[in-house]
Order: sequence, then structure tokens, then C-alpha cells
Amino acid sequence: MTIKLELLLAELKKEVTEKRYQHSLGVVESAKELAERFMADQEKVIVAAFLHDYCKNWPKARLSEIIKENQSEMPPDLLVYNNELWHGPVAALVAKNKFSINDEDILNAIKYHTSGREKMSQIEKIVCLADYIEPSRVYPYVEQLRAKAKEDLNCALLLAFTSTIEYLEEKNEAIYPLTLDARNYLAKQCGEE
Ligand code: DGI
Ligand code: FE
Ligand code: FE
Repeated sequence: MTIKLELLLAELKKEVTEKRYQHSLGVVESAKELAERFMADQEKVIVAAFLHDYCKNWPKARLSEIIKENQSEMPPDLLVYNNELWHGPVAALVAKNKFSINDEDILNAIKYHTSGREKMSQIEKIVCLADYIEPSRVYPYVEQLRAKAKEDLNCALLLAFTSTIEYLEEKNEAIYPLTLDARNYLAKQCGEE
């Protein structure tokens, strides 16, 4: 791959807050560690981790415009669900169009990093889990999740999605169908391997 990481870093810094930039560096560190542990391509997870939240601080109106204009490349019914789900698919589009990244695994890891989906690849799972456990994250079950991430990728990600679903249910919010698909699939995979 001929992607210049320094260039991505400089571009990312222009688009996000300092806090989000530090979070992104944390996700890169955690994703590298997970890739080593679970034997995945380091460079792919690094590029996806750098770019996963590239559009996180963009105005919601800008994200919804881009989603409307690129429906065919977006997961279904995105605009019907929580606007927190919008920044990943838009960042994947930016990765492809602005940074000329064509690797489907990298693009999917960015696209589905919030929602998850059924049959996630190893790279997708690693970026998604790294997003939950990177060093600056603080929430009640994060230590439990970090411990599980040392043992089993599928079971750790199952716990992550289960907790997110419970959190959304407590707030009486809708759950995006791909998140339910991801959780159901991981429930089968956890313990099988
Ligand atoms: O962008 P980050 O803050 O690093 O993390 P993220 O992209 O994983 O998630 C953003 C938020 O999206 C997360 O706190 C939960 C919220 N969310 C809202 N609806 C859904 C959802 N997350 C999932 N997985 N599924 C939903 O339906
Ligand atoms: Fe995100
Ligand atoms: Fe993130």
C-alpha cells in the first residue's frame, strides 16, 4: 500500500477537535495491539483507525446531505436512525474519494465502525473493538471489555454491542438493524472458536 500516514494525520488534525484527534491516535494504538494478538494486517487496521472518525465533528446537515447524494453507497435507512450512525459511512466515502483508498476491508471497517453488521471481517471487528477500548475511554464496563479483548475477539465485541444495545434501550432509543444483526451473529461466533 502506498498510503502516506503522515499525510492522513495532518488531514485528520484539520477536521476534528483535539480530543477526537487524541481518541483516533488511541484507536490506532489499540487496533495495532489487537491486530498483533489476533493476527490481522497491521497496515489495514492502522489506516482504518486513523480515518474512522474523520467526519465525527462535521455538522449533521452536511452528513445528511452527503448520505442523500450517495444513497447507493450507504447502508439502508441510515437517515431514519440515530444521527450518531452517520459519520462512519460518510468517512468511508471520503477515504475512497479524497484519499484514494480502494481496499474494501479498510473501507468497510470505517463504514461499519459504529453500527457493526452481520459477518464482520477480522479487520472490521478489530477497528470496532479498538474504538471501544482505546486508552482514553472511560465508562463503567471498559476494564471488563479490555480484559475480554485480551482473550477472545468475538466474545469481547459481543459484550460491547450488548452493552450499547442495553444503553440505547434504557434511553428508549431505536436500535439500528445492522447492530442487532452484528450482535446476533457474534452471539453464535462467541464460544464456537
Ligand atoms: O464515534 P465514537 O464516539 O468514537 O464511537 P461510535 O462511532 O462507536 O459511536 C457513537 C455512538 O453511537 C455510540 O455512543 C452509541 C450511538 N448509537 C446510536 N444508535 C446506535 C448507536 N450505536 C450502535 N452500535 N447502534 C445504534 O443503533
Ligand atoms: Fe465513531
Ligand atoms: Fe471513534
